[in-house]
Amino acid sequence: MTEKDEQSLVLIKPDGLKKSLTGNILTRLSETKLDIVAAKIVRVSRELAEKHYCHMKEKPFYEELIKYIMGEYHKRKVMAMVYCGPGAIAKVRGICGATNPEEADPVSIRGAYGRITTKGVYENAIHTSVSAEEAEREIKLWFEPEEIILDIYPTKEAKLQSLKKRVWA
Ligand code: 3AN
Repeated sequence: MTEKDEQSLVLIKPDGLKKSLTGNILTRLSETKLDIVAAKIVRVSRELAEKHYCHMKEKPFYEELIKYIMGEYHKRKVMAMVYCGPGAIAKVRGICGATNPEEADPVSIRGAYGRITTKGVYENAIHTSVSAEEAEREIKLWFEPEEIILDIYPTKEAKLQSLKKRVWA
């Protein structure tokens, strides 16, 4: 059976950027032979952080998690990417390792670079989508259609009349 093409949202989180791990993480992810079809550096707003972690709202560590992804403990930026290809979700999660960096395989990204803070926050350097449904929700949250070089989800034309946009001076 051939694996079906999938997408995964990958975030190099603020701790990964602060520790200059971008190159190492991208090199590890290249083992998957997947395609990067979108990439950008994002300053994460509270609104984006809350939407991204909407399923974690009831967790005792929720507030710390929101501050962490917004970069309050490291750098106020995240590198967001979309990886695409056969079995993308499982392949990326395999190299990424378990959520708890202490339980993650030591050779996985989280096993090698993650830590648990004294406040109990998992600083695990990377986020990857857990399922095709979550990937679609997350990718649509982090990216506009024109920022992705493939048409991975259906789009429609919308006329936006009073749209204000910053352009080059
Ligand atoms: P994953 O990121 O592996 O998909 P989720 O969605 O369960 O895992 O958790 C989202 C994020 O919340 C994790 N990446 C981690 O930063 C944080 N987190 C998850 N579980 C815990 C926990 N028990 N204690 C502290 N932080 C956690």
